[in-house]
Formats: sequence, C-alpha cells, structure tokens
Amino acid sequence: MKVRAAVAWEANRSLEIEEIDLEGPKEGEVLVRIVTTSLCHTDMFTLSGRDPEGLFPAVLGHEGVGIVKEVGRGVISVVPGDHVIPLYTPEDPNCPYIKSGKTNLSQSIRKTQGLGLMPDGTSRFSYKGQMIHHYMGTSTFAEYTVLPEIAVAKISKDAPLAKASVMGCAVPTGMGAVRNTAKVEAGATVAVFGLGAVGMAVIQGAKMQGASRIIGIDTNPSKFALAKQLGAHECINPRDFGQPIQDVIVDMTDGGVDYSFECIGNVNVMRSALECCHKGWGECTVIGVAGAGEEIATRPFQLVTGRVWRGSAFGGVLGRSQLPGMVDEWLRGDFDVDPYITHNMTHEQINTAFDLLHAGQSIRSVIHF
Ligand code: NAD
Ligand code: AHE
Ligand code: ZN
Repeated sequence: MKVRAAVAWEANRSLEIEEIDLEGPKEGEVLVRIVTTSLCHTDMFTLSGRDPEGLFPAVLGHEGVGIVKEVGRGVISVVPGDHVIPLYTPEDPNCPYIKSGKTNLSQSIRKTQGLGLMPDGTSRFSYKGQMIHHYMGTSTFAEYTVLPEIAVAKISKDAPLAKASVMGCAVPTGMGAVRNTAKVEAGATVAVFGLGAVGMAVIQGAKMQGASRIIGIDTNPSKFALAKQLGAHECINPRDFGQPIQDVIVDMTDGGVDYSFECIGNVNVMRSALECCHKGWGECTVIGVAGAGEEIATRPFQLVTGRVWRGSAFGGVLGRSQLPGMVDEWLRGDFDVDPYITHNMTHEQINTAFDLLHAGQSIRSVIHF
C-alpha cells in the first residue's frame, strides 16, 4: 500500500513527507494505523547522526499509538480494531531475558531491530524500489507501520488516542525508572537532572512514591514552573552557581540525595548525578542516551563508598504485561498526561516539532495523522 511517511533521508537534514510503499504484515506481524505520534529527544538524537545505530534513509518515530488494521498469519493476541502502543522494547514471553524475570530487555528480535529491519531481515518500507529502514522497530512517523506481534501492547479503548502517544515512551520511561529501576521509597530525597518529558515523568513518579524532597535541575529555567506543578519542591539552574552542581546538591541535602536520575544524555551530567548521591547508599539511574564514542567517568572511590550507578531502558517496564496497566492508571486519574503535551500539529508540520524540542520550547509535540 502507499502511505505518507516523514522520511529521514540523511543525518542532520529535515524530514521529507513522501508517499512510500509499505508491504503488508507477514507471519507474526501486525499492520497498525498510527493515529498520533510524539517526538522524543531520542528521535532528534538519531537524526543528529550521533546514534551508533542510526541508519538512513529511515522512518523515525517510536512514541506513538494506533489501531490494528490487519494481522499476519499466526497472530493471535490482537485483532483488527484493537488500540495498541508500538513497543521499541518488545516483550517476548519465550525470550530467556524475559523468563529470567530480571529485565524488560527482550532480546529475541533486538539484532534485526538495530539493523533497521523486521525480524526476517527485510524492510517493509521502500521508495521507488529503494529500501527504507525501520527505526527502533516502530517507525511511527508514518500513517501506517508494520510491527512484530510482540512489539504491540493492547490498551484500553477508553484511552484518548489524541494523547496516548506519550505513553509510548516518555511517561513509562520516567515513571518506570522511579518504580522499577531505582525503587524510590516514601520519604526519599530525589534529584532529577533534565526537565524534559522524561524528567517530568520521573518527578511525577517520585511524587507518587511519596518522595519527601524532589530537586529539579535544568539549564533552561523555563522548565521550572511545570516541574513544580508536577511535584518538584525546588528547581535549580547549574549556571547560577560557581561550584560543581553535585557539591551544591550535597550541601543542600546534608550529604546528598537518596536517588538521582539523569534525563539529558550528557556524560558530564551523569557524573554529577552520581556524585550528588549520598555516601553509603545513594543511587543514580542513567536514562539519558549519549552519542557514539562518549563515555562516563568518576573516581572509583565514589562507588567504593557506596554510591551506585545503574541504567534504565523504557523504565524497566514490560511492554505487553505492564504498560496497559499504566494506561489504566492514567485513565483512573492516578496521574495526568496533559501537562506533557505542549504542542499539537499535523504530520506536515513535523519538522516544527524538531525545532521546538531543539530550542527547549516544548515538552512533547503530538503529531496527528
Ligand atoms: P528533552 O530534550 O525534552 O529534555 C532534556 C532536558 O535537559 C532539557 O530540558 C534541557 O534543557 C536539559 N538540559 C540539557 N543540557 C543540560 C545540562 N547540561 N544540565 C541540565 N539540564 C540540561 O529530552 P527528553 O525527551 O526528556 O529525553 C531525555 C533523555 O532521555 C534523552 O537523552 C533521551 O534520548 C533519553 N531517553 C531515554 C530513554 C530510555 O529508555 N533510557 C527513553 C526516552 C528518552
Ligand atoms: N542506539 C543507541 C542507544 C539508544 C538507546 O539507549 N535507546 C534506549 C531507548 S531511548 C528511547 O527514547 C533503549 O531502550 N535502549 C535499549 C536498547 O536495547 O536499545 C546506541 O547507543 O547504540
Ligand atoms: Zn523515547
């Protein structure tokens, strides 16, 4: 079929809306009509050329929601009409990683996903005969996309599709990192570096866990009002201090925070986030994604003396078995997703979403097809 898609032809070039060819779902695959998609920093990161797995041309996009239109042979868990969230972290119950019960990182199709291909090693997208790569196994910047069955989470039909895209990455990533990765407990002190959608979801999650003090850190003070609305007790700008931000936070908290989260993708800030943790027990969760060749550093003494560095992908959330429950939490009113959605626009306006995120003027832009 012919579908309109925003194609990333090469790094650092605006996306072009093209009419491309999409092959139907093969065995174990699902055709989904994307209703809305939102722009995550990771899409922008890949377009910048810093992602070691970035491949071009590609249909980017991994934070979306849609409706199943057709299923391939052997698909039993979803049917046409189901509302689904594409999963860049699929959940295959037969994968040993999932069976371990220790991780959400199903590996059964990870290799082909990283190569921009479907599990059979081919792409469903092409333009005038030229192969176009999938991205993160999701490619939500197209009117229709094809996904492996294990990469769709069936959600309640009560979830408004105009808003549900943010449940495809930002919200579960931030909230899940708090609950599943760091396991923040009531009364804990928390520092959140980076107040984009992911950092905001960390704040929202920390508040729900009953954190006693949540400190937001960002170089862009225009983010502070929303961070406070969502639960931050105070926000600070590292540029306002003449000393390293970790020292400032250690002083503010009488020895450091119980938990910190890096939601930027800056390796220097990852160090600050570790070093602002309390000696003996403070734990830093890295969520931000850093470019090819970048590495983190600290004095090993920081770890010897009890601080912990860990990382989190998709908030440690099991996409098929846990994400639908998080959507239900939203629908019950346990948390709100409206504050994340600062802009709404059409597919044709997608490059504006990149410009706004790059300029620090948006939290999430939702693109409506
Ligand atoms: P965003 O661009 O909306 O927010 C990043 C924030 O960091 C901005 O508010 C910006 O002003 C702030 N910032 C930049 N440099 C800073 C500095 N030196 N000190 C303090 N603040 C600084 O991004 P987002 O969509 O919220 O994503 C955040 C990060 O998380 C990105 O790296 C993204 O790729 C990554 N991410 C990871 C996962 C995962 O599963 N691990 C999921 C989603 C996003
Ligand atoms: N491709 C990059 C890494 C990108 C990355 O870390 N992606 C996160 C999700 S970001 C969502 O906004 C993730 O889930 N990683 C786990 C995985 O298996 O990809 C690189 O460095 O190669
Ligand atoms: Zn994302």
